[in-house]
Amino acid sequence: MSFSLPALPYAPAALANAGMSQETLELHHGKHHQAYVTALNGFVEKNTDLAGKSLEEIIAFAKDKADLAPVFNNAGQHWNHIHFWQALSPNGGKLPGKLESKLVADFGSVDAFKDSFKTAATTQFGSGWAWLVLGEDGKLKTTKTANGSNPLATGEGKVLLGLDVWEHSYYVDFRNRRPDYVSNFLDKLANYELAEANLG
Ligand code: MN3
Repeated sequence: MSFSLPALPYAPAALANAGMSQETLELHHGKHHQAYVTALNGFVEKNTDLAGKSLEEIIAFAKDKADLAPVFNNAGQHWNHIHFWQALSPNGGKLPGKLESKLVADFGSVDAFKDSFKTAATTQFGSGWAWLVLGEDGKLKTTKTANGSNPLATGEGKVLLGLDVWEHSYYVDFRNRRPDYVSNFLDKLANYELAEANLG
């Protein structure tokens, strides 16, 4: 089985008014994400231990195996980006009622949630991701992971939203201003409808 690049769920220019340019999306989706898929398929072709496994099974199998770190990183990045494109919306930033109530219950306020997410995203040193997850205790929390890892690998909960904080995700539009990119995501791009649907 080989993996493939999923189509974007919107036109590449659709997020420009919300702070993510067509240039960023075309590079990020068409070049960066495609490169992870191509690399992953190359590893699967050469390693019979990986043949027939789902993406999630490959991530679990390669996790914590030093010799499979490149497999883990590329499989993780494929999984992370599949979620990331879905986590963005041309009509993002609008909190539906059920999710808003849950954020207030678990963080104290919507602003406290946003501050927590911003802290996770801006304190991830170097490349990585910030996440809103539903923990096994039923509570929402924010977390961060390095490079290609994710809450699926760390067992930190079910992903509701993920934000790529690798420089390639924001340098065209925000240069070195990661905090502005994160705030823009939370206020204008985040697909909170999807996050609410994933609450289950
Ligand atoms: Mn990326």
